[in-house]
Amino acid sequence: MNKDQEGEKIVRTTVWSPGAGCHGGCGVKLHVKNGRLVKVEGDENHPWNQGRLCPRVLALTQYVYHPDRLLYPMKRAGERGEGKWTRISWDEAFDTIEKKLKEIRDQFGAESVLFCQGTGRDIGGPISFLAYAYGSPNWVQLGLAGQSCYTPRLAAMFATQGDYAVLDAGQFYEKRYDAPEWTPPKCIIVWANNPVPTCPDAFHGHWVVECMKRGAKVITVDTRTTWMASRSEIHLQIRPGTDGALALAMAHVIINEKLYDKEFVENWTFGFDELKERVQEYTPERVSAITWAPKEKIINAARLYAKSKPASIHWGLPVDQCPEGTTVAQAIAHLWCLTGNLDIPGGEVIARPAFGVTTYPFSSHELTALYGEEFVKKLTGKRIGAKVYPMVANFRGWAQPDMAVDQILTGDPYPIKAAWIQTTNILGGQAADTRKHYEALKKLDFNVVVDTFHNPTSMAVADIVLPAATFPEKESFRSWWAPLSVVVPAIKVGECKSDWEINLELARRFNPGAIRYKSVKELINDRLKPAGVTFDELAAEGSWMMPPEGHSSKPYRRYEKGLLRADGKPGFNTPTGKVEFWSKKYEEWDLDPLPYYDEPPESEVRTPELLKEYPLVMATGRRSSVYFHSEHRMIPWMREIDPDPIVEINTKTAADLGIGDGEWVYVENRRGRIKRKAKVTPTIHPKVVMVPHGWWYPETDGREPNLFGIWDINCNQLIPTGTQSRSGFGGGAYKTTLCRVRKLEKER
Ligand SMILES: Nc1nc2c(c(=O)[nH]1)N[C@H]1C(S)=C(S)[C@@H](COP(=O)(O)OP(=O)(O)OC[C@H]3O[C@@H](n4cnc5c(=O)[nH]c(N)nc54)[C@H](O)[C@@H]3O)O[C@H]1N2
Ligand SMILES: Nc1nc2c(c(=O)[nH]1)N[C@H]1C(S)=C(S)[C@@H](COP(=O)(O)OP(=O)(O)OC[C@H]3O[C@@H](n4cnc5c(=O)[nH]c(N)nc54)[C@H](O)[C@@H]3O)O[C@H]1N2
Ligand SMILES: [Mo]
Repeated sequence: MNKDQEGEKIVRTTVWSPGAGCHGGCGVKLHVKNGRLVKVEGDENHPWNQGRLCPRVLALTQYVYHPDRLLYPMKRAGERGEGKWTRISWDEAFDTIEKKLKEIRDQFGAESVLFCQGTGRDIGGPISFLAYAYGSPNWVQLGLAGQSCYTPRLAAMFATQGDYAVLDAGQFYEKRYDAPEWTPPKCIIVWANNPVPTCPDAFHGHWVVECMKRGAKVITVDTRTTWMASRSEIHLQIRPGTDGALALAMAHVIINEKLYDKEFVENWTFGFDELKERVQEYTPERVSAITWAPKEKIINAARLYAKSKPASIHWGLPVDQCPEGTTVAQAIAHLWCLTGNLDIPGGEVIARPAFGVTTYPFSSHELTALYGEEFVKKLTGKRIGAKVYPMVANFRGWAQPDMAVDQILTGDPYPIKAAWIQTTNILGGQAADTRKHYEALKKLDFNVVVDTFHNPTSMAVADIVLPAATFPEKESFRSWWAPLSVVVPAIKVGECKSDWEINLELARRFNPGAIRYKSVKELINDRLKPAGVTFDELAAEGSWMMPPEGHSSKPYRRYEKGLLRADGKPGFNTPTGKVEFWSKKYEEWDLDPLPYYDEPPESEVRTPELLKEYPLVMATGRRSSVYFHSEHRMIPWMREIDPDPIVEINTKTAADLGIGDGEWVYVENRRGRIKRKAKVTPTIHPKVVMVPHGWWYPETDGREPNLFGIWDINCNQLIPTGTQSRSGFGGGAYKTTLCRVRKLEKER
């Protein structure tokens, strides 16, 4: 709702994308004076965050008006990497891009252009929209080895349960913790997730704290002693990458001690006997040796979780980044099915986009209506990785990233000629093996970067740079579970345009026959139709709305009511109509239908020789609450709180290596070495070091060869590609390579 208060306008909107970064959907009140954003407050009426905000949003004015922001389109003036740019008009930018990409399409086919995005935010809709309008099936998180963020968990759950599910903190109800339908979980396993600083995957971390206040006991599965771990009943401090074994051992205890929900298992699941047989291999004793967690703790955790009802699990990124991420996700998800916690209050609630509103047509049915049958066939025929990996062909539309970079370098089976890079800093933090991606992107004929700031990627490889609008500057919408919300523009900065605006203009030029929207608002209104609301109506109502009772996007026990399947019958949206412990889809895709454990590619078990030289496990990428990946290093308040690229190293390990807190060290492995500042702490396991990712120095020279210092400090140089799971999704070795740490005598 917009209202005037002594000349100051307050715009209620949804936080999504630049400014915060973030997957979340917090409600904010933007205070605007004379067209300028002057202050940001959390919206106390918004059910998502109830007034709370993270540091990045509180520093929003420093982001929006930062002197380094990209404010107008530019084309490269010198060689790539020279840092010479010429300002151009939007017309010239669009004309150049249209001409160049149409030439490439005519000569090599649309598939020779990669459409590259980073994580979440609101980019998925606009970029797939553009890729498909252009005709390319190659929509990819380039560099995200194994597509190992969220996709493995999603794919595993859609295959085995027919839907995604999430910890139920009452987030589908406007009244939240006071909703009469809801009860708090009695036990929560926070599994490979640090929810308070990270709030990932459409989940607000503080919701866990709200459940704790209402009695939930917590079990934490984390390599580090996080804030949450320190407040847990049980902390399983496991070896990175061994979560699959742990889940199977917990299933072993739950099944063998008959702690499972017999009624649910009997009526609603498929393959229990096979699962029972499989888990016998995973005794707590054996798994204790694999995971480093004491046997008793594993047993107690399984008992506490299974005996508490309702109980819930909230998981995070390292699940995907375990070797065989899709099978690890399957193993963990089986725990809430064994215990009958699926789609009940305080359990694991099935999460569907509010009102069934999706950002862009992804179903073959909708895509066929827009672009015809031939196009849909081509999507899976030509998509990188789809021939090798049936899961890649059948789930959602991502190309396989490890194969994509190899294909740029080899041209096999067809050449890649250009990259559209929007909302991703490939060389600054997304890509494993930074050097390989650097060489690959340099090889391409034409690269466009759409971003809010210059970064190592734009400096090194862009031919055209387009300035993206931040969330207070744009119209967008969000239907990632609930509520359904809109992003309402409040200010204008430079000549920045939103990703939807940029991509709609180009989509119209690439495919005038199919793309009929005249404005972004028209497009959004079309997407909002299932909710029977328009953008302006939602904006006027405070920017959000919850789905009603009885809708398939509203909990609970939808499998009993016939709300989950297209045929309207009770059950789940799987081939058998049941939750599948034995997955029919996995079977069809030539994967083991049952979960199993596999070792990381480098580990004390798989590569003991390597361990002699590199005795520590390098886990990377634990999040900082003041940064979103490689963003925010230039924001003064954020940098003040977290000023240096650090490595967390255990107190005893550091003492053995003669390393003091705050000293600079090398972290190195077979692939290279980086410099880091030691943070000596008892909170990390003695055999593990934690290296935060996404580091570059925006204050230093951005030109070659410095590229804002990435070759000195970006840890992704130490991480390989090509470690994807057998399914093609999951398994990027971001948490599990081996390394050593040694003191650097001179400061950086
Ligand atoms: N070592 C290591 N590396 C990792 C990880 C790890 O755990 N360890 N995690 C991985 C994971 S899970 C992910 S998802 C990736 C994420 O990787 P990315 O999503 O590529 O993350 P960023 O580095 O923040 O790059 C995003 C870029 O987009 C810009 N931007 C932000 N919002 C917008 C927008 O709305 N529009 C446009 N046009 N630009 C925008 C930002 O300024 C920034 O330059 O990183 C991966 N990298
Ligand atoms: N502030 C902020 N928030 C973010 C992001 C950001 O960059 N900054 N990035 C966003 C993105 S794209 C993502 S994917 C999420 C990720 O957020 P999370 O899912 O929370 O993932 P991480 O922070 O990588 O790791 C979570 C915890 O797992 C532990 N851990 C590391 N390896 C392992 C392992 O192998 N097993 C187990 N059990 N634990 C392990 C780490 O110590 C850490 O405390 O955060 C999102 N939110
Ligand atoms: Mo991610």
